[in-house]
Amino acid sequence: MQLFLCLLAVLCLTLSRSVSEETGANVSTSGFGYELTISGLDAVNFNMQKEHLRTKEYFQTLSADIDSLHRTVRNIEQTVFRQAKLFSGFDTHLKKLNVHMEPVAAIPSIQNELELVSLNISRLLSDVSIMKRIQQTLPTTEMQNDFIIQLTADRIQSHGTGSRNLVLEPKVFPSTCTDVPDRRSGVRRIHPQSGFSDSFEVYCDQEYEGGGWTVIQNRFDGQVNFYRGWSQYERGFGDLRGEFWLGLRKIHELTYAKPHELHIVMEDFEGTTAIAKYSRMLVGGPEEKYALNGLGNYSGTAGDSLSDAVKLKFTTFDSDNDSHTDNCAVQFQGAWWYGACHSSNLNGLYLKGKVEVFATMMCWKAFKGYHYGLKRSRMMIRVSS
Ligand SMILES: [Ca+2]
Repeated sequence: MQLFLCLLAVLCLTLSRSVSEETGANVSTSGFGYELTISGLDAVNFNMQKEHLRTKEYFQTLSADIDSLHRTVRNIEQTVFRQAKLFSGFDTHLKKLNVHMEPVAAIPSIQNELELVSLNISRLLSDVSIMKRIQQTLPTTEMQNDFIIQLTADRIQSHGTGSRNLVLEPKVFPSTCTDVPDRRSGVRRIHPQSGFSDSFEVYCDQEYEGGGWTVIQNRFDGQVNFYRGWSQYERGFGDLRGEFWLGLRKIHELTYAKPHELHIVMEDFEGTTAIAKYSRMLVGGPEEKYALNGLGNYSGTAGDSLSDAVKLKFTTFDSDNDSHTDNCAVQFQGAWWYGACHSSNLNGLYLKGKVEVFATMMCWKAFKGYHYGLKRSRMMIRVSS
């Protein structure tokens, strides 16, 4: 602004002189041009003085701020010094305290005992949790009792070792009956997919054809009712030491964890035994309604009455997944991989031998036809090489 006014004044003065020279007139110190120039210079002078005062005021304020900042830094410096002295004293006290605490630390019992109590509580909670889960999954009271007895035996053994650490290491179960170290037939706990699902009990047959078989269905006297709904077939039912159905979920887990072959051993009431062998059984999961996704190749003496069920879903009286207009499970009093409807019905009614009724009983068409109730049926799977 000042520059502009200054330039304006100089311009006016120059113009005034130029006009005077061109007209040849004498230079005069009076008149309109001269007064305008003087007025401009006064304005410039006034503004410059105003700016000078402002700048002076600004520098005074800045100086006061710097003084204040300086005082603050000094204060911080003094505070840090005092804190350092305080910490130095605290450190000395701490060292003295440690000297007094050393004999106390030499007494291990209190802390160790507390840790032991804590670990035992944790173990008890774990046991309760396992028992609750087992109670939901094991179909019979006898099996539940067996499991609790086994768990208790493990605990007693743990005490017997004299170890103070009472927490059991997670038990590693074999993944199939083939891996069970004890080669006697019986109920064993296996874990087909470690890390993914829970372990469960199965009946291992270690005598038939070299052993290593997991029995998935067993019937021989009709004591157990096999006309049951979806949840029962999914979970399994019966007595693993007697007649039972292992459960579709477990069969699915086993057959998907490792390739399994299937053998079905059947017997009629005249003492004739027949076997149907399939090289690769594959049962789908719940989203596929446990479809029989594969069986591999058939061989044996019974004749093939199951290959036509490949790709068929499982059907129960309360879950119709077959291709028939009616429910095959209802019509044929069983639960199976029905199409429209079947050439085998091993979960059908337990009727003894020759009967009038058509195909509602435990039958295998290629072995004894549709009017004969079999005496025995035993379905077994084993890891195939
Ligand atoms: Ca149907």
